[in-house]
Amino acid sequence: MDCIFCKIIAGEIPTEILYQDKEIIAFRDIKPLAPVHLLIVPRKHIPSLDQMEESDAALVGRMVVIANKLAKDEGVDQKGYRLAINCGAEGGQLVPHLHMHLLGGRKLSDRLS
Ligand code: DGP
Repeated sequence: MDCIFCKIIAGEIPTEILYQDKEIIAFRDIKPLAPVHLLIVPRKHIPSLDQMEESDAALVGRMVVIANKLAKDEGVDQKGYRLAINCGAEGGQLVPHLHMHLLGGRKLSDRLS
């Protein structure tokens, strides 16, 4: 499959994996927008948030649980951080494989634009 995140999941692109279990992996964003910028990614190829099914609800919920754990590991839990999922072209999604951004380590903009 021609999907960059599927290739990372398959081990075809060497990437430092910060967390992994049978459903989810996490690694650093290649173009960090903040001192801490991680991506939490389901192994299942869901192209975007709007294509998740109701049966994926627990999986997406676990992505949040793992992001919170990683925020602690990265030492940004006390000062605060942001979780974001971009969906579709106008939502700013570039990689067509569902993923959640964890941003922290600096004061983030009050605006979401
Ligand atoms: P989004 O715009 O929400 O689709 O974010 C995609 C992010 O993925 C973007 O911030 C850059 C990151 N990214 C793209 N290719 C790679 C890669 O090969 N390795 C890593 N670690 N991150 C990547």
